[in-house]
Amino acid sequence: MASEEFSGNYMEKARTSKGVSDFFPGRMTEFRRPAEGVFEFLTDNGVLLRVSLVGEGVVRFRFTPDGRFEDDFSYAVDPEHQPGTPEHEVVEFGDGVAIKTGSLSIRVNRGGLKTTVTDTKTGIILSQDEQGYHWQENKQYGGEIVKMSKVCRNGEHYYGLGDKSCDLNLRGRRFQMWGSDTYAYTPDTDPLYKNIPFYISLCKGAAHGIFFDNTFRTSFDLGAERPEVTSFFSQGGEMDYYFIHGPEPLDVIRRYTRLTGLVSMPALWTLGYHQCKWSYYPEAVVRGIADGFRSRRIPCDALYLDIDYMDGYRCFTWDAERFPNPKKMVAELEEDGFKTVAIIDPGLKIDPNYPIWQEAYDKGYFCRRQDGSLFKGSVWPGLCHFPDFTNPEVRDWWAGLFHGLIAETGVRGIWNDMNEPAVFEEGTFPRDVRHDYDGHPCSHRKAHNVYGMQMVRATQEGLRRNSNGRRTFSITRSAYAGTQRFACAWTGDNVASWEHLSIANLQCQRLASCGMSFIGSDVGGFIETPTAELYLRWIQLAVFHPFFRTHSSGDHGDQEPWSFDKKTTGLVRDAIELRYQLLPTVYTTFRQYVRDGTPMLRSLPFVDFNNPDAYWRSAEFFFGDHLYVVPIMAEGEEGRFLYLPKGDWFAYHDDSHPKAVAKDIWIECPLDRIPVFVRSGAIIPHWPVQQYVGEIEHPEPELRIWTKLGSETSEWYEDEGDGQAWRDGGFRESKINLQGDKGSLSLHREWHGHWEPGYETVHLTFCGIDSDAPDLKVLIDHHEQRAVRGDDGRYRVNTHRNFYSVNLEWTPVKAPKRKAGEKKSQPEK
Ligand code: MIG
Repeated sequence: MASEEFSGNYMEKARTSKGVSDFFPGRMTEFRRPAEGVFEFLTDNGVLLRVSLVGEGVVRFRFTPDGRFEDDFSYAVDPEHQPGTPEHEVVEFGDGVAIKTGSLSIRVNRGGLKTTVTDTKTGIILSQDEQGYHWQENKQYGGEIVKMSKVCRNGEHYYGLGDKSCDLNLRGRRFQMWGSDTYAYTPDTDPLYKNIPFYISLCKGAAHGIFFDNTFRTSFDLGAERPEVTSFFSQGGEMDYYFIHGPEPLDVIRRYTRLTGLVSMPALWTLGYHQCKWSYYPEAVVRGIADGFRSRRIPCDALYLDIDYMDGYRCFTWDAERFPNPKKMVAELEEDGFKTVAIIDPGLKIDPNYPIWQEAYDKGYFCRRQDGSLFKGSVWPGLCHFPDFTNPEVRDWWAGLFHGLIAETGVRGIWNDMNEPAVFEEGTFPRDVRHDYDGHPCSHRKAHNVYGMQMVRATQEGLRRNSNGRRTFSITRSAYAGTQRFACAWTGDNVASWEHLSIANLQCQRLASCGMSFIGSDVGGFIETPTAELYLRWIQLAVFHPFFRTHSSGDHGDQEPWSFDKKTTGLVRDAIELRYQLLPTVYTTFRQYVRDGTPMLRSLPFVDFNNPDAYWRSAEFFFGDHLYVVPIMAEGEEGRFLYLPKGDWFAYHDDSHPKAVAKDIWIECPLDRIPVFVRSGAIIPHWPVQQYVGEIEHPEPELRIWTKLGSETSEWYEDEGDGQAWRDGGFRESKINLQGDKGSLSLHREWHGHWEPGYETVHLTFCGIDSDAPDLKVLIDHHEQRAVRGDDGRYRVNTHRNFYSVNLEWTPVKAPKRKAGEKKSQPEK
């Protein structure tokens, strides 16, 4: 990977050893306001800074050393959905200018254009330039190596940066963005497949984010080289970054996600369980896998075809021997509830008898070298040419190619691989390869990090055109900021090891905090074979990953849920069934992500942000508003210490009620589940188990309600599960408030949207009630009913789909019923 161009260290250390000279802005000579919410500062050496108020709490800083900007173009920022300019005032003073909004004050200094951002309400400085903007001439390629350095404060911690495999807290480390095919990566491998130049800073409870919208190879130094300095710099392009205010970490993530694009509702089946392998072929093997699921009654919604379905790895073709009648196979799988997902690669085999190659060749759609020859690279099909997906005409053509797979054959999802882009031997394209970059011609230095994103953008368009109004599903390995708009993602070629189970947890949490919540890992590990226990623990964690797919390279053994022993098969089934029961919760959490950009996986430091003890924790995370998940990541682990955040928690599985909070507690973790806690007062919607989404036509929901002394609100989102009606109110979005006291609780429900459920009955289950009575009086919409106690101590009653109020009363018993799973200290070994 290392080439001379990129081996250099462009900050402090390099300067003395390499004699690098940096340039800095001079003195401010002019301040102007070219448009509402836009401010420009010019210096005596021609540097121009433009500060734009993009929306409440989001400020864009854009620098150029020569007084004018290039065309304002970004693949990341979604121009359609930016909020308006917030109210503001401007104050000029002796050594600078201050722009004040309700939440932020931005100060620009006359000497050197250094900036400071302060929280208007608290007066706390959130971000302060150290050397600030500076640059170095790029003699080899032209343009500048652009740099920004900021003060790294005492007690400041950093998170994010998308696809990194180390612990969540990034303080003291340095990273790069240069999408790379990193087979069998480790916690130290950097860069990986995805490029998301966005970090979150958390300092004594106050959070902000920095999004550096630069597609060249960028670097981030978070107090590594100098502990008191945080810097980011790039091999080219502009110093163009967004300051994103919190004050809470989840606000930062929401704002970043809105800036780079909210996503659409996924088809419900895509949230089911998926089974993949490199490769299932021929057809009989695929059908065998399908039977394997149905005969064992293990739920599954999707089966995958890896590269061997194609004719000699030629994209958009089928191997006629292995798959003589794909349309029939796909249709019959679909009747049995299996959706077929097929892989696609960017490289097109150089072969005059391959019409797709011929057409792209004739139309000039392939990438060229600097002197005009076509770029050739070797991948699975042999020597290939590569479409320039940064050309809109090429994207349009690529989208058209999906008619066969999607509209004719009935394939329901597309899996985009190798789009870093990956090339055998060399790793990726040479730097001089040319790209259109949507009418801003450039070299691969600038287009590399967005190539994969533009490929999946074209693929998604192909799916959209051919799906008859159904929601599209596509998966990507590579990404740039904003790719969430076009595809879900997986974390690439991991390994079947306990360490990688932990890495999967970190990567999924981290990508979710960078706008990419629809994320999952290859369950069980891609390379090598997991033990039964590792596979089970991985499945149990992935129940709480939005994208839930087993995948393996297949050359080391089988990796289906039944490939281990009988006991494991049963426990894996239990876990997958739990996912299907939780589908309404997964869907509701997805809805929050779609509506507000709230991440589905919420790392502990982002929720418990006032507690510095949580800042270095990585393992435990929140799924949605109310579930707290604790992965088990070691062999033979029968118990572990875990951190239970402030609040009041029940064990999800048995309603036990640990009293110790905001500290580590010891919990037993038998093989049949991983610890999951539910916030007291939460209402968690469930469904009956189905073998696939839609097996039961109108599943009757069960709302599980946990008691609380006090008040809590829960959301519940429902819609058709597919189609576009959700965009115009074709959903039912309920808010249910719970008020609890000693011996009573009441629910109030409100909803909006015009979708009418097809079911009549809703099942209510009350959990954590301290009563022994065989039944309890419950008023539902002012009618009296009885809630009946089950063997598990929960009380159940049925109601109708439009219920709006519930009142339950009981006489509390004194002694706590049960304390299963909770002990004061670690047992002696
Ligand atoms: O060079 O298509 O990460 O999931 O099974 C390997 C074969 C190409 C890499 C992907 C992996 C996929 C495999 N691909």
